[in-house]
Amino acid sequence: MPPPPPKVLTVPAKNETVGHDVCKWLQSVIDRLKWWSPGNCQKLFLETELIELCYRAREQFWKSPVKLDIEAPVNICGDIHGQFEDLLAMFELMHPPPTNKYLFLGDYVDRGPFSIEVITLLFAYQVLHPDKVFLLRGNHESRPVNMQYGFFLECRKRYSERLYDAFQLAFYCMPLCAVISKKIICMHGGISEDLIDLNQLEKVDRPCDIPDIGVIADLTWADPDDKVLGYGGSPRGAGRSFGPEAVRKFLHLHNLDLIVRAHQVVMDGFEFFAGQQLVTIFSAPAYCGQFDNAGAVLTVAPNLVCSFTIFRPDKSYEGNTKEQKNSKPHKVSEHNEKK
Ligand SMILES: [Mn+2]
Repeated sequence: MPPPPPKVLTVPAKNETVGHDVCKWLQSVIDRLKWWSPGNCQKLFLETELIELCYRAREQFWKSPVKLDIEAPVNICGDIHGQFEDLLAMFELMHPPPTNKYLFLGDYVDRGPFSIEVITLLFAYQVLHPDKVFLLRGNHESRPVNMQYGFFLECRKRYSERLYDAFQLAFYCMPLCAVISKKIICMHGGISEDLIDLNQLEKVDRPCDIPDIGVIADLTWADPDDKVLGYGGSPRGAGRSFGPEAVRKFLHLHNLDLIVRAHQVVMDGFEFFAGQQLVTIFSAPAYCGQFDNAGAVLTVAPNLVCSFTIFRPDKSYEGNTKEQKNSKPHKVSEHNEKK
């Protein structure tokens, strides 16, 4: 069951803009995190201000539609999973908001050691710069999942269950997908056979749970699979899997050129599927300390040409942004051969 809305919101009314004092406070949250270290992390924030931040983030999510419309240029990031130092390094390399626009595809918490810092920084950026930072919901932004994979214990150990509950209030109102410049659709998991018309998403009632089946499950849980004809079952136990033909049909049906999703570790930080009709982005390098994967950020230029910046596990970065010469999503044809 989704948590009920709090009885008293300490956030501004829907049409009220964020006041000067609030902006100063949000900027101070961001600035304090620049001085973050594992040693001082418990001294940076009062629990009450983190809860306040959750309420404000929740209000911002609720004001925005379930399907965001974003104009390029934008940097797109995949899973972060509590790897806060890697997130800081990424912002340093790619220039933090509001200099550049960012879309995150979910899975901020669990697995890694500093989920609270990751989500605090991203919430603060999102509330302070709502036209520059956009956060989608991943399958880990859900109570049954983040209860099991680390976030609940991190909140309880470092603060309280009350703070954990405040984060859930925000998670349950997050948007589920985004469309960049009307041509590139982005989500955490994947596409859905049940998504016939993107306007269906306007009917999603928030706060909402992530069920095991249906459109919301597929958007947050689904995976591409070369061996699947159309759509099939998923070993994850929620959402489905989909093959290259399903990708082609989905893009054609919705008049789109490219699907960008996250949710799976890929060794180079990005990986194409179904020719260049879908790309997986993963932004947690050396994931969990158990993989040698690179992390990547996808930059969509104003002309919709896509390029990738790769982060290596040793935290040294490739000198140049890798330009994928053939990845002009607005020109991807249906005749592209599979990779
Ligand atoms: Mn995921």
